[in-house]
Amino acid sequence: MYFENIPTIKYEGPESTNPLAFKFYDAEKIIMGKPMKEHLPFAMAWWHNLCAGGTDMFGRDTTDKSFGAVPGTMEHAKAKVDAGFEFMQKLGIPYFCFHDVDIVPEAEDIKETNRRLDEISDYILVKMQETGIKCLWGTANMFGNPRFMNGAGSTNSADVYCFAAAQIKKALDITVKLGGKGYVFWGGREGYETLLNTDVKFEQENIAKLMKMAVTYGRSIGFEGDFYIEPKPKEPMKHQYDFDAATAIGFLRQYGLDKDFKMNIEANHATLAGHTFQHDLRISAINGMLGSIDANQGDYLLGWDTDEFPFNVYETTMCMYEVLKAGGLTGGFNFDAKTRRPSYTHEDMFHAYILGMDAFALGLIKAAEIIEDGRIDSFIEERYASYKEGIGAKIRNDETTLEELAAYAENMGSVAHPGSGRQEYLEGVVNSILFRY
Ligand code: XUL
Ligand code: CO
Repeated sequence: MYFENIPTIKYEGPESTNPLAFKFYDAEKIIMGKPMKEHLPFAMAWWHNLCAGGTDMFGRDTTDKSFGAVPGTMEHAKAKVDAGFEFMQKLGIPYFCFHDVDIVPEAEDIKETNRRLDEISDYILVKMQETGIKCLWGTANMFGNPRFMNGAGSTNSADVYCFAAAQIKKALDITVKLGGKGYVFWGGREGYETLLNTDVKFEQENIAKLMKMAVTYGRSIGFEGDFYIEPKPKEPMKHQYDFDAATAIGFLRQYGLDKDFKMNIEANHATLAGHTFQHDLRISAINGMLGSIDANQGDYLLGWDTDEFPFNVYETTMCMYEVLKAGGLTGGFNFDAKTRRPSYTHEDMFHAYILGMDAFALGLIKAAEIIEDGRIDSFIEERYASYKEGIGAKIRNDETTLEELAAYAENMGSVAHPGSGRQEYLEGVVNSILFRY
């Protein structure tokens, strides 16, 4: 036991003042015909929860994540597995996500790293069988090691490119072995710092080639899940190629990868791109590519990826509105989030997940209420009513020409008023549902 003083976290309702209880996440509660736990397949991010100790640009770790073992050893890797499964069980989290180097220390020689990956995945598999906890997605860390300073798929070095291929191949093997539902590409260093040394077309073609080879290999070993691109506009690179959902979707279509890939949308990445979280979810959903979510939030006062636990219920509500409208996710909600550096105790890890799970549960409850209330949806329906009949219906049905529309306009007399957008009224509707008492 690593978290001796922490009990199993139970639902106690909004009136509870018990810090170690859910106030809104009630796994079995039925919302729009389905239990909450099915709407909200939560996942633990191995890297933040079990590896990161709070080191930042100005100071070292504040949290002890040694779990009683010496960091950098396989004993430590196993202790993290034990701690992680105890953590997930206590919170009722059904999934986890991992990078290759989160689960083992990377060795000098990739053959040794791969041997360690085989060993740890055997160990994880036993824990999965004992607990019923599953793998949501796996990925390869192709950004931390200095060899990837110029990118992985986008690197200028063919040798580094091959090394990236080797890591992807092994990460896919392990993801399939653990029954992962998805495989993620976050283009950590796939981008550029200056065009003075960069051939953008060449680099993008090479990224696509690597993804194509990954799909071919993945399918050959029985991977039936989705590949995901996780868009992010900047950090670490000044300009990252997968800037946002629209850019990544265009890239996938250009290179014929759109049948095998969907989006993994991260809230803080969307806001760094100058969008709302909801915007990137909507763009993914209308293109049939809303796959999975990295559930976190950023800070509008800071210009970098702060990976905070979700607290903003407006954002979680509008996220769940998009997810409900899209008919759910094929993936899940991975808390790609870390406790603030001064929240350094192991108990804080539980407070953080309770906050995140409750914020999404409340978002789900409120999004369902907004949909059931119907005022927002009926307003949008009515707003486009001029396309239901007459000339509008002809436009929608591709039954007209520019000449016909011009003739119609010339004979129309004065242009009809398009109707108020009623934003303030609609925002008031949202508030009246969110803060009903
Ligand atoms: C980095 C980030 C990654 C990906 C997985 O901003 O979000 O942790 O989720 O590589
Ligand atoms: Co992420």
